[in-house]
Amino acid sequence: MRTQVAIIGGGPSGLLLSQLLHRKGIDSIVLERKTKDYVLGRIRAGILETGFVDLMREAGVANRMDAECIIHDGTVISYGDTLFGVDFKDLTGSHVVVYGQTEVTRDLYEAREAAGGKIVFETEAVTIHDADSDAPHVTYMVDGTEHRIDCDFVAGCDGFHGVSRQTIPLTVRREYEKLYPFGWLGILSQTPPVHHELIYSGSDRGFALCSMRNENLSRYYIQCSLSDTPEDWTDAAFWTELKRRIPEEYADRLVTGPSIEKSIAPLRSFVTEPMRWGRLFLCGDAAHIVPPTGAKGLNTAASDIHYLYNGLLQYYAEGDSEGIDRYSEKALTRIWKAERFSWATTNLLHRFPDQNAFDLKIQQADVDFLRENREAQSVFAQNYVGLPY
Ligand code: FAS
Ligand code: PHB
Repeated sequence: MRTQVAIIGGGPSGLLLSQLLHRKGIDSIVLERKTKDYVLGRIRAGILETGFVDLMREAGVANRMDAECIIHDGTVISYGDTLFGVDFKDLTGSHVVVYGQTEVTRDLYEAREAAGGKIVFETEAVTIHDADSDAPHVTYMVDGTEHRIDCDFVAGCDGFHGVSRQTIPLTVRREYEKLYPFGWLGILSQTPPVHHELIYSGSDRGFALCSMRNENLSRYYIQCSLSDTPEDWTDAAFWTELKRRIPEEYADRLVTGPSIEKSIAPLRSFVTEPMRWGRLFLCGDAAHIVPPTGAKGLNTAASDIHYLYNGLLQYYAEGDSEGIDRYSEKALTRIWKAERFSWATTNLLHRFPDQNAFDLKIQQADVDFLRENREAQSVFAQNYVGLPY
């Protein structure tokens, strides 16, 4: 088999790149190790920056999102007895869009399949060969048979646990990592959201987040121990703990119900550099991870795809490699700013086991400054709605 771009990973990064390239007549094949149902069963991001929305429109897959998404012009931040709003629209003229990653991925699968896009599911032993040559190829197994794809480029969109990053030699790769001593326990419930905007809440019992997917599908998170498992938490225990971590006015009107999904995500900050090695390009979680506090995970995957897509377009349309040669530098510049924002918001609102009384006073002072200072809120809002690509 031959294609122009071999894409490893059928999550949002890989599918969005494949669909964008297809719209410009550039051929790709997507290799996905799981089934489509498994990929669609993962509940992850919920907040899209307008840059992501623009890319979905450019890919021709935004109709359902435009019809069903919710526009959020701000968010609520709570810390102990402190409660205030950050008005994105007033401070930046922009907003964010509530539309679940599951729906993004579903829309992308539908578009690829409608266009006859080649997606191979349940691939095994995907291996990238000769990425540092002008003739890379990828091999993989399906049903015990080995297949080979010769290609011009390989896009590693296979997430944190994928094979692409590992293909870059350790003598080339530099990795930066920070692990957090807690995770997020998240549930999905078919209940109306407690508030029309998100509520980020730092309490003496730990962090909590009230989010949503639509007017009858809510997404809630509480900071939890890394030793916890979802089975350790009954629905009743989760709701009781959530109510103890959010302001009373919201706790009193929280509509609870059975969880239809319950999972724990560990929190990590991670970046690998460079994001290119020869004709292999890393995108999304294959190259970087953020704690979800700043809602940047999926949104930094989008800007990677924007840079790589335009670089490949420039290469194929004009024979100019400037875009792909600058991919890693451009992507990393934006990624590190998202890493900083995600780290800062996590430190602002979570309880750390080693915090002492002084640390808590500093945390309160940080929240007070954000509450009182319009410029501080403007910095928060510019990062949250998404820095320019
Ligand atoms: P993905 O991990 O989504 O997709 C990679 C795909 O590659 C997967 O389908 C995988 O099966 C496949 N793959 C892996 N190895 C392969 C191989 N060897 N061969 C073939 N295929 C392979 N972000 C937020 O903004 N908010 C959140 O609340 C949030 N919650 C999250 C919760 C969890 C548990 C995780 C893991 C992430 C969360 N994220 C969140 C971040 C998440 O949304 C990612 O940023 C997003 O999935 C990135 O998309 P991809 O880069 O496509 O990677
Ligand atoms: C979500 O709705 O899943 C979500 C929203 C905002 C975040 C993290 C997760 O910061």
